[in-house]
Amino acid sequence: MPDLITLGESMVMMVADQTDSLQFVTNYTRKIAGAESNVAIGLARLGHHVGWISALGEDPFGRYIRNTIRGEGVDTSQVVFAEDDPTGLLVKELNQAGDPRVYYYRKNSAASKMTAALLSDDYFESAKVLHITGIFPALSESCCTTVLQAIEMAKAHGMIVSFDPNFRPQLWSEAEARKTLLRIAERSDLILPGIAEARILIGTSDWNTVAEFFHSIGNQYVVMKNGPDGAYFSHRFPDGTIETGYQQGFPVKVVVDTVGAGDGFAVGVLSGLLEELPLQECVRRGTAIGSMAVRVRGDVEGYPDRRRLLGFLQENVQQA
Ligand code: KDG
Repeated sequence: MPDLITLGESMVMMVADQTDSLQFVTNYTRKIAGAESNVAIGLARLGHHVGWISALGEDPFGRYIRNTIRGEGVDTSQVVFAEDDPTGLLVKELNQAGDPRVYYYRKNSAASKMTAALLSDDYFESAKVLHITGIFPALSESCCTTVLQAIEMAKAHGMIVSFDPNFRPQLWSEAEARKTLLRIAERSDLILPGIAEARILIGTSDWNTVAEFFHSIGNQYVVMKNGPDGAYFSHRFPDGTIETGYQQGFPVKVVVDTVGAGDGFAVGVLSGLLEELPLQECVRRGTAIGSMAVRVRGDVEGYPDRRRLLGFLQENVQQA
């Protein structure tokens, strides 16, 4: 049974083979996209037991996604295939800055029709952490209800709820997102906003205000990502004492593709949390994996296995 469970939509991703407007691109490389499955893959590479709950179309892309994620060592026993609804599609347009633009073709996908009926209480029984993102609840009312139900199940089993707000402007407005994301944040134990997301959620990215706000609504761990420059972190212990700090980012010479870096960051933080490391060490792992992710094209291609991660951290010990 998994130690960490996540749920969300994964899509087949067509990445342009050249840096140009999609209007002129003729060739694409097929890959997989999906914030939650990215996290699952990253954790599995580090040797953790992870389960990914989802729905895919009963189509070739659906089978490709399930088989690939399963091949990475993620438990996919809770993935269902819908006969009448397709697997979602994402097309990635590359630009010189290494910050690609994505186009979604995911409306009415199999995952967007998921309901809480897919969640099995037994599956949550021995897990320690539930990781969710703000993407899945944006897909539909039923996905939002499913996420809230998963949180209730996790809480009933004494699990840690980890939440990456992952605001996606193509999916909903800031006002719509704020309401739902704050509702989820109130039920989370660990929150991982980026600076821009903190501004959307609470109107400021002033670190002291951000940490205080999320602690006050119940988050034990608050980690705010500052892009390539690193991350702020704050841990409030049960006796009320707080340990806070800043982890510098690891330098990257050439940024090839930033998509997937945030999920890589979550992988590092969650792997540390599963191993009961101090929050600073978790965040250090997060910044390390985030920096490894942006060096190559694709969401997960740069995520390391355990040996590579530990080697990287050792070589870059001056960054702590
Ligand atoms: O976090 C990376 C994701 O943005 C990407 O894989 C696609 O899940 C995705 C989404 O919905 O944007």
